[in-house]
Parts: sequence; structure tokens; C-alpha cells
Amino acid sequence: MNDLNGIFTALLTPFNADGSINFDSLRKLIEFNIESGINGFYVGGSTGEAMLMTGDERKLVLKAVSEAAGGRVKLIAHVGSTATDFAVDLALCAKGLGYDAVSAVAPFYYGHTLQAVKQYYYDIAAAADMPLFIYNFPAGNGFGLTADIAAEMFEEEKRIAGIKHTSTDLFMLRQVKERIPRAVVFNGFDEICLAGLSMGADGAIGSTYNFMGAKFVSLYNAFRAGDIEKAQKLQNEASAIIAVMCRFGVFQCEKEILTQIGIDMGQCRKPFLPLSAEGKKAVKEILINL
Ligand code: MN9
Repeated sequence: MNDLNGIFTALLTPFNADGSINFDSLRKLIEFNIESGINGFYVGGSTGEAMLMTGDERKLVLKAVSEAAGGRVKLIAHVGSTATDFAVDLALCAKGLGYDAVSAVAPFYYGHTLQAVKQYYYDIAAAADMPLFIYNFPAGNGFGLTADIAAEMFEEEKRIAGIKHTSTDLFMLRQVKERIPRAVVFNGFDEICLAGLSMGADGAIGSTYNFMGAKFVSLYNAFRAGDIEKAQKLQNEASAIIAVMCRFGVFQCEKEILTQIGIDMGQCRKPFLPLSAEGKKAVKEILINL
């Protein structure tokens, strides 16, 4: 898993005005990101609005991305779902398409027991027989992964390769790295990317990399080269932009920014609300400073 590291864009899904997937824009977005120097794509996650898509749509996106990327960057497919069988089906699809790894959010909605959550991951790993990244997103799904639980899971299932850590608990990130040397950990909140890297993250997966990939690649390289001052400057610049986006809707702002720079992204699916007039004004300011 040593080659899965660096900056991964959590790929947005562009939609047409009628709500269908805009594959032309998806290909443009992929080119734009590869040109920005990112190391890979995380496809079909929260940012991709996968939870607002049908299973068939999720598969079509997985296929379109693997074809367009054509082996130039690494690919992780997010296959998480409320039902193990759905997740397994998507994982098999990703495997057939040549993805490097799969990832899954814990099964949400029902308050499952820890044993049931673990079994969900083991079933996906066994069926797909490929590296699996636990998508740890406690604020989004209510399942609180701990370093203890992670250590048990990595021990019990060797195909579990890492964690996408979308949490501000960086002490836990460090504990995972200390206790599970083979764990590959990606930082999940872009506004603390540098902090995550400094606590031992191997890379970062994020939504704002859709349009700020070049900035975060520079940040990553500066950090690895030991130029902390430069890395901090880049993080602070990015965080100022992200702070504005958080006020108006992160995905809506990302889509508006990309649309303004020439990649028609359309709207987020309902129940996301469209970007407000105030949000559009804020995006204009962001664009001036980009
Ligand atoms: O994939 C994203 N996580 C979520 C990562 O959206 C839950 C992040 O990139 C955030 O969108 C970003 C803003 O909070 O850090």
C-alpha cells in the first residue's frame, strides 16, 4: 500500500440541468485535476453525492472515472452503503474496473452493534479480496471508530489497508499510526490537512482538492521537504477559502467555483439546497483571490 499516499481528490459528480450525470463535465474535471498534479481520486464518496444516487449510477461513475483516468493516477472506490450486499456489489464492480482499493463508510441509519459493523467490513474485504479503507466519518454516520477498534479490525482482516480519517481527532490518527504500523491513513478534513500530515497521515483525501489540487499538492510537497513555513502559508490560504465555503455549503460552493472556471457542474441533488445569492457573491470573492 506504499504507493497509496499523497493528495487524493474526493471527486464531485457533475449533474445536467435535468439532474442526470454530466459525463462530459466529469471527464473535464478529471483532466483538470490530473493536470493539477494530484495523486489519485476517491470516487463515489460524500463529495460525489453517492448517497443521493442509485446503485447503477454509482457504477456508471466508477466506470467513467476509470476509463478517463486511464491508469494515470491511483483510484479508490467508495462503496459504502446501508446494506452489505449493495456495498459488496459495488466493490466487485470497482475490482472489475481495476480500482486500486475500495473504501466504505460504516453502515448508517440503524444503530448496529460493533460486531455487525465489523462484519460488514469483513464481508466487503472478503468478497472483493482487495485493499479496503475504513471511511471514518463519525459526524456523518454516528459510528465512532477508536484506535482500539481499528487495531482489532486490522488484526482480524489483513485486507483492511487503511483509514480515511474524516475527524478532527488527530490524537486518534496518531494512535492508529503508532499501534498499526501498516495502516495507511488519509486525513479527511482539508482545513486541517497539514495538521493531519504532521501527526503522521500518509496523505489526504478531500473535496476542496477538486479546485485547489495544485495548492494542496504544493502543501504536501513542502511538508515532505521540511518547509513547514511554506506548508503553513498554503494551509492558511486554503483554510480562509474553506471557512467561507462552510458558511454557504461546501459542495455547492465547489460546484459554483468550477462552473465559473469553465467546468459546468450543475447543482447538488436534493435535499441539498441551491447556493444562495449571498453564497454566489462569496464565491466571486473566492475566485478573485484564487
Ligand atoms: O472528503 C470531505 N469531507 C466531507 C472529504 O465532505 C464530509 C472534506 O473535504 C470536507 O468537505 C472539507 C470541508 O469541511 O474538509
